[in-house]
Amino acid sequence: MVSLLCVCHAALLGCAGSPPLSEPPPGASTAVAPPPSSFITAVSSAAAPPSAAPAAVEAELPSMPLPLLREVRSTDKEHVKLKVEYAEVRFGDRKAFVRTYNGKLVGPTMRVRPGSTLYVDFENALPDDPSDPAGTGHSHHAAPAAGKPTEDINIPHGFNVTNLHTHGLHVRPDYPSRCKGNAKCDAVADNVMIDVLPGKSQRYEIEIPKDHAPGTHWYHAHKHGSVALQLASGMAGVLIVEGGLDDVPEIKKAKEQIMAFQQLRITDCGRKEVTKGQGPEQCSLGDAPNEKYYESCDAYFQRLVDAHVLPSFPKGDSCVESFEFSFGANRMGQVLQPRFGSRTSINGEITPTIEMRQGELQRWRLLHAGILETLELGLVSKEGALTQRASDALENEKAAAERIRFKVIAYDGLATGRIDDVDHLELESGYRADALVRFDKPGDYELIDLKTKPVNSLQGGEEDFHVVAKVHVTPSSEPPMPLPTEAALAPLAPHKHVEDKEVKGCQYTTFNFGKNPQGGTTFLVNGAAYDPATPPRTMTLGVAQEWVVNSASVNHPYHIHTNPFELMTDYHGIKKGTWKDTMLIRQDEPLRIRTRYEDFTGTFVLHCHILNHEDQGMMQTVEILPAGKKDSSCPVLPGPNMCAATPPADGKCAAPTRR
Ligand SMILES: [Cu+2]
Repeated sequence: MVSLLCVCHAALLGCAGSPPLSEPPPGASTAVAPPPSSFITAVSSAAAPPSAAPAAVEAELPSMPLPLLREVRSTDKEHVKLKVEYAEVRFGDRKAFVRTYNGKLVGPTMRVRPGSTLYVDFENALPDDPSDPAGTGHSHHAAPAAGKPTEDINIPHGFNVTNLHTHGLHVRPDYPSRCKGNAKCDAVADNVMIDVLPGKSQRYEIEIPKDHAPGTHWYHAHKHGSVALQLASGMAGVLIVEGGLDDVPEIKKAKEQIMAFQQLRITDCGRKEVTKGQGPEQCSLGDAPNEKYYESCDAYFQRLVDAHVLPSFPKGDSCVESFEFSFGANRMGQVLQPRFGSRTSINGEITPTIEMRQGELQRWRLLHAGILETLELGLVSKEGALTQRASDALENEKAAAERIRFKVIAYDGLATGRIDDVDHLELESGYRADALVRFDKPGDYELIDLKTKPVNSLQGGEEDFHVVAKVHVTPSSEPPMPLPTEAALAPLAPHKHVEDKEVKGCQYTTFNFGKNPQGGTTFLVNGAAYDPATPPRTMTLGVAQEWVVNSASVNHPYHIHTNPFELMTDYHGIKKGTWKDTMLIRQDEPLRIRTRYEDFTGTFVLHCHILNHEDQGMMQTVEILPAGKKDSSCPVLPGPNMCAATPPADGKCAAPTRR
């Protein structure tokens, strides 16, 4: 077990004690090849002591205004157009040629009203992908060929195959209701089981129920095998269901700021491994004797042009093509550290400036669309920021007292009905938060990401302090804008507590790592890697159940589609009774949650929202059966603890399926 953990840490998390490296400052080089390797910080060997790790250095870029995201809404006549395409984007002072929605680092913000339908004409304009990045020989988009082991599906693959998931929406998981019983109907709803192949289009019709909770949600690619790589290129956008909190007078007056945080994995390295000394196209990662070399982005794209799948490409740009570079692990057995750290961007800009005036109330809709690091957001005056760099700044009362407080009114798009007055705000991959922010003194402030200790971090490594945005507050003699009262917010919490008497059954989920026969890491839910051929775990429409969710090895954000869940205990800063759809589960700290299966039958998934874990198997299919059917839950026990801490070892219910 110990050795397994060591492998996992080295492979997935950076080696023990070695903090993730910061990407070299974008300004340190020009975006012109060759040599592309000049962008890459050499990685210290796995055996290097922690003290040998290079210090994080971040160049100060000129701060640009926080970009406004384009907004779209659909009618039955005018659909939202979402085109997945390669585009050249600016990232800091670099250029990159990456997969995008509509040519931008963040897709357009979609706005919908409850009771309406979100129509999306979705086009996959990526070129057909001639290479199989996993090197397994199976089709780059289909299930493994006959005779091939099914675990191939859990090798990252199909980077130009995609689909669309509306994260946080309580909508049909399969197809629109008008398609029921109509085999010719080719529209789909929030269906992540489909593939939109290169060159193909797909119509999405997402029916938003009349009583859908308003809130801040998002959309992103969800094709198993390519999710992490596509999100690391920027394929995500905000999706807002309007109403609810928006109509509270104090919130209505507050300026809305939408902020999509991303952790892009732009490098200079293409996919193909090459031999050292093959020429200027090679992309060197370091000087370790067993170091690998990759072709450059230019060499990779030139191969696509030569194969007539891409008409042209901008020379000298960075790219996001290599899973190993971006995520530092490959389940086939290579044990790699992540190759570089990340700089968290907001709406595609690094350290943008947010403009406010003294006493102004703003409503910040925050989305963590990144994959790599925890965000522990804080707000401090520029002078105060220095004291926030200490590793104990999160627990240190003096440091906490220096921070401007967030007034949180919704988590994961769901109004809490209260105001959580907090000195910092944790965002993990997939989380959203709505916070009211006000500065009562003019001046220069910073939105910071505090240091995160390995025990609390997303990938189990220490995360350094970062400034993620600047806030410029101009003087004003106007009186401070008031906050809403909790009494006004209370009726807006959309979900009622799940009472004991509603609970019909217990479900268990444990995330863990394992080992495959080749010696690589496997990514498991209840002891099994994702297998589309395995019958889904089942639940029954119209009932509520309790889930015990745990992680046996490091921390993993649990996310389930379609129905949100209620926390049954206070858990790392989130209060008991809060509803969410994504929650970081700390190792060996099982969390009890309850959920109602309402409105929709059908098959969908639960998974770890570290998306490179999901792509490699940390996902499971689940199905909601029609009311009255028997499902695969474990029975509720008599007594106050309705569900045991672990599933009954002798029962079949929720038993880990092992392979
Ligand atoms: Cu995970």
